Amino acid sequence: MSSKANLADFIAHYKQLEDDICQDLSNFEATTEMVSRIKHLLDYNLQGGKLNRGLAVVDSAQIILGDSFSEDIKTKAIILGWCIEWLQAFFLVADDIMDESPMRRGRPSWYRNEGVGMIAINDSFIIESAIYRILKKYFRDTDYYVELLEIFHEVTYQTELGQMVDLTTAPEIVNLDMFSIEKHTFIVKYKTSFYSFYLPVALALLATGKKNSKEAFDIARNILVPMGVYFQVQDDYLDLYGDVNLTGKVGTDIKDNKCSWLVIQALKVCSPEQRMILDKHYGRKSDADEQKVKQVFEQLDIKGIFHKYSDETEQKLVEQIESIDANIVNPKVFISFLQKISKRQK
Ligand code: GPP
Ligand code: MG
Ligand code: MG
Ligand code: MG
Repeated sequence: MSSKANLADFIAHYKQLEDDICQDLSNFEATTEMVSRIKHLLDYNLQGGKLNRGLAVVDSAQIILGDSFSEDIKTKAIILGWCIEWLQAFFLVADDIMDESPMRRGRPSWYRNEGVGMIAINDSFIIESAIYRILKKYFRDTDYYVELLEIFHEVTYQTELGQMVDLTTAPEIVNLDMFSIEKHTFIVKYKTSFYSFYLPVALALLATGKKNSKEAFDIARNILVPMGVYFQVQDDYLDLYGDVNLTGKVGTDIKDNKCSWLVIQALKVCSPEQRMILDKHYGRKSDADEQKVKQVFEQLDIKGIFHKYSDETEQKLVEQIESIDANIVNPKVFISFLQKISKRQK
């Protein structure tokens, strides 16, 4: 069975989980208005994404088990995959407020909807809490329930730490000396890699009965953390050079004074004159300032530097995957992941 078939089953399962959350609200004296608001909140923020993270749980579990991949395990992997999508929705609702991003998945960011605004902060918490209602309903009786709770909590904490450094490295008063590639790697490892790359495979390992195989989790972490760093470098690239019709979002990194991979490359190769332009215009709110920064990036061929980095990094990841012990984890798990993000435009 292909990843495509898994995707259809994955999408089909959404309704059940949404119904579960809505019905569960009767345990909390929820009025019909509350239920319909939460239904709309979930529909708006869980639909229209790429579903890469969620589907990766199902695809990984299938590769790990081969012919022993049962309907029961498949359903569990689908539910865990949706839990990552829920986690992602929680992060994105909050991230778009913090980054002042106008658009997500081709629509206004949730906080920009009529009557939402800062209520979106609490909405993000509600989406997070729903994860634990789903885990309780479907996994409380499994022998890996504690591991599930621990991993969701730990990965959430890691992401929040990354987000904190992402934001504190982008203060209102610009100081480009704060940026370095080491800082960037820390930020993206924490804010993106753990939840987007390590978590899907770690959940697949738990759902397929590998909770005691420390080696498998270590191999997965060693390859997926750098792969996630690469994914976030692509995200930084797409922030400026992506097609809005494909990414569904409008970039804000230059205006937000973000420690983006692009500006780090520019700082590395720019002349003193170009550095003065970056100091003067990076992290300022106007389109004209952003344009000045973009011009310097063009002069320095940051696009070309990215494409070279991208080819080299994919090559290195393939070599790293080829060197893992296939008796512990099937390398196809990681190849399948790399294929999903290779040369991505969204
Ligand atoms: C991606 O950064 C990181 C996240 C979405 C994690 C947010 C974490 C929280 C604890 C809220 P990004 O801002 O570059 O993503 P995008 O480009 O999609 O806005
Ligand atoms: Mg953002
Ligand atoms: Mg952000
Ligand atoms: Mg981004």
